[in-house]
Amino acid sequence: RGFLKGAGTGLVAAGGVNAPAVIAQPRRFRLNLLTSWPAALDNLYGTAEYFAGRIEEMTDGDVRVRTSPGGAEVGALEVYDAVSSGAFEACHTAPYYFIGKNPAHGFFTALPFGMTLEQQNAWMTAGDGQALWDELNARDNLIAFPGGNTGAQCGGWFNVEINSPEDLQGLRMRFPGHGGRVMAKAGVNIQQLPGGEVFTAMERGALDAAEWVGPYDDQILGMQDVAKYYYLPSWAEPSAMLGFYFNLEIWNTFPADIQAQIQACCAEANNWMASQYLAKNPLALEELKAAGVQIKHFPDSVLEAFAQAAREINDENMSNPDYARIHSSWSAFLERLRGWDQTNSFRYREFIYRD
Ligand code: PYR
Repeated sequence: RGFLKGAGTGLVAAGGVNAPAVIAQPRRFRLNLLTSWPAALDNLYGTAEYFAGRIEEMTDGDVRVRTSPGGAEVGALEVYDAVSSGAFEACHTAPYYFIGKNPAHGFFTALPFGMTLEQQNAWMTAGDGQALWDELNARDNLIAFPGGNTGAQCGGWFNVEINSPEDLQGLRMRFPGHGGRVMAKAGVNIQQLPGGEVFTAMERGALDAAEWVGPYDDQILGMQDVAKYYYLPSWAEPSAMLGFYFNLEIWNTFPADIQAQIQACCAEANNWMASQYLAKNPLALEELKAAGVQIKHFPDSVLEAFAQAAREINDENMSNPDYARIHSSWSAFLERLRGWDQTNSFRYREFIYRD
């Protein structure tokens, strides 16, 4: 495809005897970056564009990235295969869309009742997260880096009230990742749909409920026009990490400085997205309330039912050796961080949020 590596990738001596000179030859790297996002979602798709802008600036145009919305060139949920095969150089997507290939991919977006944004970033950066992800991805000829995080998501949009676990039975709901499998265990009829199809499925009555991200994105999708109740919090995605994936063979042809600059831009984009959501979600939630959306909280009995189903799904996944190996790093790290949070920051939050 359109991936071009400039002929002169090094420094070429081109001087006379007394005045040797080195002339840097232009280097050209062109990346087609598929995404799983509709272009209207300016935090998700916007992160791919942000990355494209930053890497072009940082390399003074040596690296240029062309982004494309989900479905424009490749199905929104098929981007992993398209990059793995080398048909495209890169993609920006949610790793948990690929738990059908291996349940271990779930650790790199979200696990039900799992890590917060801070905890996920810490595991990826200061724990074993990146090394474990590298090992998993390399088998599919891929390498990936954290590429944004939505932070805490919301529980989803419903047209019926959820007062007890019985109210979930038979509901048709869009729900991704291991959270979707938990929902299925709790009696919900799960459908996997990319973001670009969620609104239409609700509008046509093909779904009774849907989970996407949070107030800012959901408002752009128009969920307030097709559902009555907005349930909080998300027990399935206390944060959701996304990834920039690169075809590994192509990645290995990049000089070390280009690889380092791409990684730096991914890290910037990771932070950029999380900050955008944190800043925009509270304002969007106020607007949704003003537009008449009824905000509800899941009752404890329903959260308990999700927690029980999540334990069962986790037990089932443990028969997969990759899942079991990664789980042991992930859970030990999380336990340590939770102990620290509980004895320190949690006390602070408890104090400032007391009635
Ligand atoms: C979702 O697909 O639901 C995300 O949160 C990205």
